Amino acid sequence: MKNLEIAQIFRDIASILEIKGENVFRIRAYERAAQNIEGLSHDIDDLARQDKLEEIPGIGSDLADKIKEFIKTGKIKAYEDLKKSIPKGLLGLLNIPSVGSKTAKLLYEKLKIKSVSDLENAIHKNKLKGIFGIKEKTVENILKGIGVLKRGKERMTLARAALAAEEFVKPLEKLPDVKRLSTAGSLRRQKETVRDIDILVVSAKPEKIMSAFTNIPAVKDILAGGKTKSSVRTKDDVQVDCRVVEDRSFGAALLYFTGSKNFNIKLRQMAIKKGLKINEYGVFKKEGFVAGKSEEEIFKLLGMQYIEPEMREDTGEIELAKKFKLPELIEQKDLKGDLHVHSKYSDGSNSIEEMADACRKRGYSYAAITDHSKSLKIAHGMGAAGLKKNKSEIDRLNKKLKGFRILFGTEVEIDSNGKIDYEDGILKEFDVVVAAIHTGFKQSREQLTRRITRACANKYVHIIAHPTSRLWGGTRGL
Ligand code: DGT
Ligand code: CA
Repeated sequence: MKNLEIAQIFRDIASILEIKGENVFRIRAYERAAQNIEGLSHDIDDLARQDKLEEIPGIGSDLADKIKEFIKTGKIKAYEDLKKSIPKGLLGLLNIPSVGSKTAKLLYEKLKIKSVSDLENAIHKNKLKGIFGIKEKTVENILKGIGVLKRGKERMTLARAALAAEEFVKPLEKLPDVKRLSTAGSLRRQKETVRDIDILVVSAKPEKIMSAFTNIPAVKDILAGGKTKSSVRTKDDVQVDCRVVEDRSFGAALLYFTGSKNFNIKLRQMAIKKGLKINEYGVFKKEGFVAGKSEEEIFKLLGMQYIEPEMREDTGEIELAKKFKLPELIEQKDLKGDLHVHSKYSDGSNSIEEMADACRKRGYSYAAITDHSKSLKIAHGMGAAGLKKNKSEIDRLNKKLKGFRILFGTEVEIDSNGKIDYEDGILKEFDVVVAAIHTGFKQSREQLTRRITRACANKYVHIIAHPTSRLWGGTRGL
């Protein structure tokens, strides 16, 4: 899948154009294209082959040609030329949360700052002081942002990790010599962020698997290549480890390499008390192998309930499993609806009907369309006229949909004082009111909390969306 690579290039083009002070509409067009490509559920290669690129919202013939050029040559000439037009490294400044193109441009023009480390140096030498438009608070935020960026580099979001893993899992699974395969580590535990990807394979021909693994197209460098274990780094700078284990040890290895580390330690101590030794090869009693083929078999032998990977963090789950009292986890099939959905009326990519169809296909019985309210201009927030159209479309669709209901909702802005964007007269018309903060994050902790509590006190507000506005890995977005 080249979707994310292409989306990233389009985002970079938008940023370069912004630094250069080019036409806003052109910039927005690239950003919108990037967003829509990121949201695609299809492989962009396939769409290109079927000549369907222009069906992606926001992709016209010019951008379609650029996508085809990338798929064919691995490069986009216009992008390479653009990159040469600004100093190398300047683009990297935009990865710092709170540094936009205006600030980046200012820093470059006034202080010749061309990279994150230049910026750090300048701040430490107190050079930013006195530059027009840069307040003390701005410098504080930049420093915080550099911290977030550095931490973000160490870990990726779960979604990115899942995509990166797919590039390995899919081709490996197809090999006739692969008998069993699973991801392990934090990816299997579905942690919000993941440092590296762990893959386990059962095969009678480990060398063949190692060679296939290290030759996967996404691989940039081989960090370590052994007979049964190899580590590689991908073109996106993701580390992936792959191990081949014996069939009878697969469950034990999966348990061990899924972790977490604290969970493993606790489990091992528990096993010792029962006179059992547990490691990545199996469970042993006085050196004799007693179990290891599957995780289920090992949990059973230890006299406890099977613990789902998502719970393996040593936060009390082992004790509960021993008493066979683990809580039931919520699964996809338990979800009945979605109360936060955008449509083309604001910054979504699909129509209300398409969103309703997608929800129905997932087995949901309801969805609230919650497009942005009027003051969020960058997401095309809606005024009264737009709301009327939106409502009548929902009413029309509800008449024809059977066994599914679309709720008339809004994601309403909480302004910098905690006031809600719509008047009560409008608010009371909605089935669902979701309130959220999208701007003014630089306020103090107390001010931000006051905004949220004031919004909570509004009797028409049902839900506060993303209440802490945390951004995994430091990436920006709504
Ligand atoms: P990550 O990669 O930081 O997102 O998190 P994990 O959990 O994937 O950690 P990783 O890749 O270092 O190791 C994979 C698993 O291997 C980990 O979840 C548990 C196991 N493991 C690693 N080091 C140790 C260790 O020192 N002791 C024990 N008992 N298990 C370990
Ligand atoms: Ca890992």
